[in-house]
Amino acid sequence: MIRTAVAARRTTGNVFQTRSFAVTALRKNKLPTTNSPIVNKLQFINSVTGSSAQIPTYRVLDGVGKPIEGAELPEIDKAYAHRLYEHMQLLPALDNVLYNVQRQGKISFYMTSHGEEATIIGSAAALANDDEVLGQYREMGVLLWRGFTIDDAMAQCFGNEKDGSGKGRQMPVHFGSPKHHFHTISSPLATQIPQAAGVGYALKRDPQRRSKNIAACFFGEGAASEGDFHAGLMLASTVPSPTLYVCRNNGFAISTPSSEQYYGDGIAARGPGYGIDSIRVDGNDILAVLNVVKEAKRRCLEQGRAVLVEAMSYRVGHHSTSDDSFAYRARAEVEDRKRIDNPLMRFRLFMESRGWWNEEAETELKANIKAEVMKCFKRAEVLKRCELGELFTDVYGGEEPWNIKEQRKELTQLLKKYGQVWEPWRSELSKFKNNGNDLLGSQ
Ligand SMILES: Cc1ncc(C[n+]2csc(CCOP(=O)(O)OP(=O)(O)O)c2C)c(N)n1
Ligand SMILES: [Mg+2]
Repeated sequence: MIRTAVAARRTTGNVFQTRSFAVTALRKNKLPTTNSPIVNKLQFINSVTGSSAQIPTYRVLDGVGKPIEGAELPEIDKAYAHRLYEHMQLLPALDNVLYNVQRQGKISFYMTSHGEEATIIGSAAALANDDEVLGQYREMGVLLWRGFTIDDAMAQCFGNEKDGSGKGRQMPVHFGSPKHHFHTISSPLATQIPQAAGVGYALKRDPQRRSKNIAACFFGEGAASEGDFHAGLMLASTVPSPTLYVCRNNGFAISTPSSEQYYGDGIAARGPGYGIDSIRVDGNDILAVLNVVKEAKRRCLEQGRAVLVEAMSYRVGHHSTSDDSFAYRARAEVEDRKRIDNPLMRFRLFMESRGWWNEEAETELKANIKAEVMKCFKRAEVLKRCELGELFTDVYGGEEPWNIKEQRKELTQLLKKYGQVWEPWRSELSKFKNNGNDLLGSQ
């Protein structure tokens, strides 16, 4: 009877083939349409039932930087370890200065990476510099690893004339750099997730890059609550592409703790639902992140398919300069989490145990970085913004459309009327190269 029903459903297929397929499937104790084995026990599954059923967390260093027995460390030498550590230390140095600069009103906004240094630098180091990166906003470290300079970072945050890709038209930390294969950050959460599946697919179709490059997409666990997360993973799953999804699970989406964001087993548990190889890693262990992201990239290229990595860490800083996190979490919790599994301290202790680092080197590095950051800040602070007319350039490719022409004309007329007679306009114009005269001269 089952055989007849199956055959009847499959009206388009060859009836004899269909029948024999159904018979074979039944003989193998499987339904014809899946590989799922047939059982007679009523059993529900749920990965959060019982802690032993949860996806494990991979790490190679313990909380004080000692290699875990049996763990395979990535092959790195002293010089490479220094490079990793210097980049990890550069992040808080830049963050501290730019955070305070925002507080002084010199830039409009800022977001720090405190606590996520190992996740960001470890991932950056595991990727090739020409892998396409689609970030969320806390991944400035990837750019710095690729050679984006402190001056470049400052220029973007200040929106000054040296801001290479944005010309001061983006919010601070919304970096973008074609030269560094870093796609421009956009504020609406999770938009980069389906875009990454498209970028990955484009790479797969390019014979020059097919077996070489992947699209690497970073996002927070909060962004994974957006529909775009599911749309993106679905796309990467059904239209296979070498797309690596790195979820930074830092415990918060602004004020919402992760305990209120999902009931399931974090973000990694969602990958298998889409047939995507998935792993959870200790995001505060840079060597574990390095191993995981390297292997994830290898799989992306070998299978031409997406991979999902969930890196567990803790957002030590406030969400942004618009947030005061002590309104929703205890200071003591933050102080504890700064100490427990601190990503910088763990790696420093690891290097010290190898004889690669000491107190003197630490002091020297911190002093050098601080001096360099301050020097770049002083340079950025006095630079002018791009010419005001740049507001209207590069909005679209090709011929400039009528609406942009119209807007330029309107601003020019307003400048003529108020530019010199109204103080707020006068002082604002003085911040632009040529004080807005480029527009006045253009009409
Ligand atoms: C579509 C959309 N909804 C809401 C916001 C406001 N918003 C900005 S960041 C953020 C939290 C994101 O948290 P998570 O993805 O975990 O990243 P994290 O800040 O922790 O790095 C929210 C809700 C937004 N930018 N876009
Ligand atoms: Mg988060």
